[in-house]
Amino acid sequence: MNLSELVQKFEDAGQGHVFRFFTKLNETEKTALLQQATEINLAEISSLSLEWQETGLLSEDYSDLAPAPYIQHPASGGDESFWGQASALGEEGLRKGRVAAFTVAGGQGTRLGYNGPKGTFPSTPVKGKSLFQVFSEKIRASSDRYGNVIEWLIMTSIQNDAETRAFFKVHDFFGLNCRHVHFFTQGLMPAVDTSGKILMSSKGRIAMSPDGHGGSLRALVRSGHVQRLLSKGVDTISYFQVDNPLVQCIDPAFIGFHIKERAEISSKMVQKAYASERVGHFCVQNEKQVVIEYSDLPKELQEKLHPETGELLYPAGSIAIHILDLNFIARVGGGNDPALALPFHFAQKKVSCIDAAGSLFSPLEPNGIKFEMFIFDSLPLAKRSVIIETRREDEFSPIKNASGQDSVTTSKRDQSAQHIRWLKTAGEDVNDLETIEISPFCAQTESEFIKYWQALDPKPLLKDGMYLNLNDNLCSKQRL
Ligand code: UD2
Repeated sequence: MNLSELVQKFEDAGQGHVFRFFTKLNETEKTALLQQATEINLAEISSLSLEWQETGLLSEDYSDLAPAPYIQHPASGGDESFWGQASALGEEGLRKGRVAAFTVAGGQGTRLGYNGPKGTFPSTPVKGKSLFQVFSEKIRASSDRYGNVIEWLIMTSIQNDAETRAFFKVHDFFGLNCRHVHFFTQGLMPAVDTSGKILMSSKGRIAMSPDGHGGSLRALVRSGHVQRLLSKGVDTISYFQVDNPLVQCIDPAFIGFHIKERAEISSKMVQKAYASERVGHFCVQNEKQVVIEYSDLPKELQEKLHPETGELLYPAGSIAIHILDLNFIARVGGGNDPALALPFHFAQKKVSCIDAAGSLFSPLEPNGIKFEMFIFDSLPLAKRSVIIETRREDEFSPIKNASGQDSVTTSKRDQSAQHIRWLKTAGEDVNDLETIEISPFCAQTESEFIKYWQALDPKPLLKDGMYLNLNDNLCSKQRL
């Protein structure tokens, strides 16, 4: 499309002001603005703005909501043999090379107040390994265990992509083969004012922001990874967020349940720690599984108790760990079927922008609307989905805040506690231990650790503050 056609298109959509200062820009600025403008879906922006004006931040009707069913963990009464069968199925899938790992790492980490991609944040209790190193080692250990390459996809954003790639390069990909680690950037959406006009961050730049982790489905398709992986026989993706060092990046039981149920998306839940915990809620609405975010579910429903048990009626907290089927991602992210489009959520934010005279101003009150998609909105689009329970102490201790709850302090405490628990179950006296770190190359789960520990001869003397890294090199045979 040539310049005048593009400008005309923006004018027809009521967005002609985007080119108001075009003639005053230098050639580089002109090219950059044209590039941004070409990538904007004006019809999408127009219908979202209309939706915002009509419904705004109105709360939804939750009258037909019910708690979602889930498969109980053996520790809370689930059938151990059922879990054993699922693990065996997942292990078979891993040995056949059906699985890739996927991390969403495009967020800004604003709450943490850390200057850099969140994945580079030092997170472990003894070695201070970065979150990216933790995931790299877990994926490498799983690749070794199942004798097959587990490729790793990492979604970045335009703000942190270069720094993320450089970090991996400097650290020699933490022992992974760089050909099996794939970075791609997530999409962007323009911010608009309350009347739907696109905001400009300068005379030559549209104010754009990341389209949310739900944008990963579009980005996975657009980047070509969906087709590439499918053609190699990979059909299953293990999805996790960048902020949770306790996550089991590759969990054979979870993968097995997903395969067994022929699910298109599967999810892990934990029992909510308290009514207002900042996690999504797994529910059923119109006979479909949904996640309703803590900020959306009315307080009285978050706190509502079951009339018979006296427990929370909506106890199933979403910790943003999923397994996704790649063909499902192709359908949802491909954008060919409007019935499979993820909805956008609206967030009213302060957006620095220029006024009609071209002067920059920083608003004191929210002046703009940002649009974001959430991965969990793909649940109701799936033909089949399954939710399994996991134990919080085994799998969820995110680093979100600089201090207090969900901070590096609480996460390090929980990582140590997990490893001390493993030692205790293996029969060791752990009374003097407070801080300890076990390498994923020794074990990634309690049962793996017990086998590893029993076979270890001689055993090291246990000391507070120690790092157990006994067979890093043995275990990681080669760069798969
Ligand atoms: C998310 C979930 C919440 C719960 C919690 C568990 C949402 C809306 N809420 O809350 O229900 O499961 O996690 O920890 O998801 N990201 C991108 N691109 C974006 C935005 C985010 O890649 O445009 C990534 C980000 O890097 C991080 C993850 O998505 O890995 C979560 O983002 P967040 O920190 O904004 O989500 P949070 O903690 O509000």
